[in-house]
Amino acid sequence: MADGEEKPLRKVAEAFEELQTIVNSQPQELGLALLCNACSLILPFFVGLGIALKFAEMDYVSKVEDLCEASKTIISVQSMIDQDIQHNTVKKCGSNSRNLLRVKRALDMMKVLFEQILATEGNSLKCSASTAYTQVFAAHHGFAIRKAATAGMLLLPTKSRFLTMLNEDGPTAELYMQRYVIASAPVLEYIDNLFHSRELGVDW
Ligand code: 1PW
Repeated sequence: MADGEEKPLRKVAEAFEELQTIVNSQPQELGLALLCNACSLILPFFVGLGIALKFAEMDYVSKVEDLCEASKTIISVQSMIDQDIQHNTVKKCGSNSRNLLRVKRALDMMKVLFEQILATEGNSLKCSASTAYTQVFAAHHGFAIRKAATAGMLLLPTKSRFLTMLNEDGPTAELYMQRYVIASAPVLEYIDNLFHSRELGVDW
């Protein structure tokens, strides 16, 4: 097992609980830098999932990096979307709003993945990850990416290997996953509502 100091699962659970507190205290706006920081904490999970999702990791990293860069000049998620509306760039490839929607899907996929892991016996991640991908991403991807993702699922590590990579070897892993599942739900809904309230939709 790797050096046991870093606990990525705990960090992510705590970061999303902080975000949850903010979105529950509307009309306080959600800080873009805070959201980006929480999104960056997901990265070790891609590493834990191994080479299987390397292409997904690269796409996710570049989108989060772009959002982090934007957060140097844009305070809140709201104003970021509104800037794109003003410039008529919401759906443009590489726009902040578009990147946010993709990153949100990755957060959503992780939520479903954890829900599936918590509900499934055994040591395989394949079914859990496939269900999560199908539920969240598949409808938004073309044939080639769907095929690559399906192939990637077959190369996933075992659940115990994944948890070892995250420095987890006991029941705390399940606790942190549960905490992320609970805390991320209102955060994902909040982001969806930002799009819906501006009549942008989220299915693109
Ligand atoms: C660690 C747990 C979270 C796992 C998330 C796994 C995500 C799996 C699917 C990602 C697919 C990446 C391949 C790239 C696809 C891009 O075409 C697409 N990006 C996404 C995230 O859907 C659209 O990007 P675009 O055109 O807006 O730049």
